Amino acid sequence: MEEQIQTLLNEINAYDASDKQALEAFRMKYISRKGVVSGLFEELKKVPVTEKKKVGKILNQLKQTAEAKLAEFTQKLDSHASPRVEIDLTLPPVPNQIGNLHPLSLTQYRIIEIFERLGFNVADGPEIEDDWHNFSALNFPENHPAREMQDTFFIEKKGHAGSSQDMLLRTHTSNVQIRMMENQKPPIRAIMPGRVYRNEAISARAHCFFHQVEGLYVDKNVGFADLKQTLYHFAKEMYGRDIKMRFRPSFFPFTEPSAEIDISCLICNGAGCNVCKYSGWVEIAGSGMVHPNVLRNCNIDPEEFTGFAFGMGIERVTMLRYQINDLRLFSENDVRFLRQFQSVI
Ligand code: 2U9
Repeated sequence: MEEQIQTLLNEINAYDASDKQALEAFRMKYISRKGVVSGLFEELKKVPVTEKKKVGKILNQLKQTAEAKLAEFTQKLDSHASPRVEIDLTLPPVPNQIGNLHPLSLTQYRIIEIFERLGFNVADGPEIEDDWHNFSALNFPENHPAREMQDTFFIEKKGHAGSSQDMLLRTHTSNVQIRMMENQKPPIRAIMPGRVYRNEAISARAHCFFHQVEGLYVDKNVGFADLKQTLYHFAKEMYGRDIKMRFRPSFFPFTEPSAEIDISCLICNGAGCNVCKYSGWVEIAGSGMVHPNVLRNCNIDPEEFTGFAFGMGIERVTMLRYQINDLRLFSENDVRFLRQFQSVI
């Protein structure tokens, strides 16, 4: 028996548990009530009295070694196991870090929403454009300053066999109206949001690219009163029902008559402040009746059809809406600025 205990002792000393299942098998084999050690204690009863003390001592040693081994590996395997994660299901959820829409997109979507409810479609067109769709069709004279290099980004488009055509980055979204009128018959009622480019030095008030929404309504009997009511409705929806609105005569090559549109200052309500430069009014858009030459350029008979058009800068609308005083903030991607629009919808 002494020999048997010694063999078991060696076996236990050399034992190495790889996982909890193996350790449990170890416990069952040696330490459990029906295990080897208990069996040996049973057998100890039959050992002659003279031997009992000696054998009992090494049997106890075997038992302690087995128990120590179990404790050692239980601890080892527990510390390797992945930590227990306590989940409190009653805790409020941690909000996900999600992005938000850019303030210019928020404004653009709001503008679209207002005009869609008046029956305007949304139209899109190319940002790289030819001279005809950006200038000539819009009744810009050959010598108009907007056609100068200082005002417009010209680019060269290489064609087949080395030929090249002068192209440009559109300076307004009016090219979309021209393409629409060339391709479809009135009635046409659409707005054109999009990015435009002008060769300007970057400052708090100007940038080399910005965004516009232009609108066009061409049909039989469209008059200036339609233009006024459409834009009055827009301004009330966008800036509040209590605003006042005025039309100032103006000039654009593509509209006749033309008007610039002001609303009473949102900050001082007309009393005078630095936003409205103490005039009580802020400009929000340009507009007018589509020039007969422009209709003719698109094969629309100005004797049969008339139309109104308008244009506004999305940056400008956004600055008025959220009281932002520097245009550069829109394109610098500073998250401290952008995150402020998280809850705005
Ligand atoms: C067609 C015919 C007429 C669009 C118009 C304006 C007046 C205007 C400016 C506002 C601020 C541009 O972003 S801005 O700098 N726009 O004042 N735009 S009428 O008239 C058109 C367009 C297309 C075929």
